[in-house]
Amino acid sequence: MYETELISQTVIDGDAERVIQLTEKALEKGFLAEDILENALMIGMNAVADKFKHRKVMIPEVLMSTRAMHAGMITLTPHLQKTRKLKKTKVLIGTVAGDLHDIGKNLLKMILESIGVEVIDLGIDVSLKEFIQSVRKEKPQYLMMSSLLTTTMPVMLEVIEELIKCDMKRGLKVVVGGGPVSEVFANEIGADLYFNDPFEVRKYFIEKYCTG
Ligand code: B12
Repeated sequence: MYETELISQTVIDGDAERVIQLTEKALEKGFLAEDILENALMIGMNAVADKFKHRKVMIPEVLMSTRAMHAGMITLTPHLQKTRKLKKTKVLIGTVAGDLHDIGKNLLKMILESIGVEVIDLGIDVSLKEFIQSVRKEKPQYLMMSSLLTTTMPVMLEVIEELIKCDMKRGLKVVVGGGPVSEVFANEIGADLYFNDPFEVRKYFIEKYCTG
């Protein structure tokens, strides 16, 4: 089995310790951190998501895989930090109220930080009030919201409406994403940008803010 396949399988198996060992070994062998992330860890986690959908695994197994994925991401983080010269950009990010899913959000955070974007992470289950207070305090250029549940998607609309109501929307780009979120939905709620892939977000930031 190739290194990347082995790492994917180990994420599926939910063995965090072994994911760390294999990730370190792959880095030593010269694999790029970005490749390990995209072609090993994410493939494994997506396979788990698929199995969950088809009821081939249950929540405890999903949690083991989440832990393994997270362990791999932490191992990769220092190797992704090859900061490019980006104009100073600040992003506020969080998973909306009622929603505890954070793998996609953490992945996006990690990818943005790897290109030198300042990311303030509000975590999971972030209330409307917390979003508004943090935007007021931090004055970011971007607010990124993640939702993995159809039941929590409306929170994104509430946040945008409140930002407009408090006259805080000008100069702030709202970006939305997560499993059930689509471009159509993003347009409907008045979000400025929608991406389903963090690597697309990276491309957008490099094209827009890279100074050399
Ligand atoms: C892992 C997981 C969990 C874990 C979460 C652990 C964690 N720390 O995140 C646990 C076990 C806790 C969990 C719980 C639940 N889950 Co769950 N879970 C998943 C699962 C299997 C994988 C999600 C995942 O991490 N994928 C991997 C990452 C990398 O992908 P991602 O999150 O989609 O993010 C990608 C993009 O969407 C994007 N992205 C994400 N956010 C953002 C934000 C921005 C701004 C941008 C630009 C991009 C972006 O970037 C990522 C990389 O490509 C999905 C199945 C699926 N197909 O998605 C179900 C799923 C999301 N869960 C589901 C459900 C129903 C639940 C529960 C209600 C289950 C239950 N009966 O208790 C609870 C709810 C808990 C809560 N209140 O949030 C449903 C949601 C159905 C729906 N449409 O509403 C899904 C789709 C499973 C299913 N098919 O039924 N879950």
